[in-house]
Amino acid sequence: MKSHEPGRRAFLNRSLQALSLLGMVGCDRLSRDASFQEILSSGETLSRVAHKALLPRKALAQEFSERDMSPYFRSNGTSNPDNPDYQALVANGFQDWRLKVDGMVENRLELSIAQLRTMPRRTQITRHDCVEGWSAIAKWTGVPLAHVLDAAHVHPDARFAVFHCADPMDGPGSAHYYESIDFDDAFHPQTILAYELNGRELPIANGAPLRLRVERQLGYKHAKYLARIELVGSLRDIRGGKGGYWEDGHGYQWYAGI
Ligand SMILES: Nc1nc2c(c(=O)[nH]1)N[C@H]1C(S)=C(S)[C@@H](COP(=O)(O)O)O[C@H]1N2
Ligand SMILES: [Mo]
Repeated sequence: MKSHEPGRRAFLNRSLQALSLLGMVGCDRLSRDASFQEILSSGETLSRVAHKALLPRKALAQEFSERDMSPYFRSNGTSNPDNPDYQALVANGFQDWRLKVDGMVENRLELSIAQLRTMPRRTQITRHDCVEGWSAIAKWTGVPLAHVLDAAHVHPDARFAVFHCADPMDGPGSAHYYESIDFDDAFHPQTILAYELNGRELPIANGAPLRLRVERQLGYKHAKYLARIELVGSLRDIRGGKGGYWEDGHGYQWYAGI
């Protein structure tokens, strides 16, 4: 991976320096520090930088044991996409469904569920935290996203994975749900494309046949009903440019670290 562009990197360095000062100096001095002011001006940047400074890049989200699992894992948002193409896939047991991987890749992929199931798999019991205030612990099984991206040969200038979903958000024919993550999360070992929930085929209510699990972020980042993963260098040209349905339309933060 190439490094961030110089301006951004310098900003992050200054932010990290200012954060490290937090442990050493009093608040009055910090409040006069220009770079600290700059960080405070962006709550989102602060939370992203703090999260990354405090947790090493590969830090794992907490995993639980079978006895911690919630008796029921609810559905939230779309529970059955209002989309005739999706319903035709359901009618055929998803045999004709394919996950497309394209954009800044050398090898475009079209993968069936059967093919995804032959790839390396990972099972993890994690807690899902929804921004609306509920949490539940469940067991997820799927293929690490890193494995799929490696098979696609991602271009060195790519920076983000964008997830395009099958569910229209404002009635039939309207724009579909979408989300995006950077490569720290895309290549994180707990980031999986899940096809099983609690040891059973992923239910329609929870995103069948395939949904993202990105365990260090809030629920809305975990895109369900995956249709296509697009690799891009910038989020600028994806719809409103903020990287996701909730980010573009409802002011949610793009980086939803927990
Ligand atoms: N495609 C799609 N993905 C989505 C949503 C959605 O409505 N559509 N809702 C999000 C939200 S807000 C949450 S909390 C989780 C809910 O996942 P669940 O239905 O398995 O509980 O999915 C996320 N991913
Ligand atoms: Mo959510």
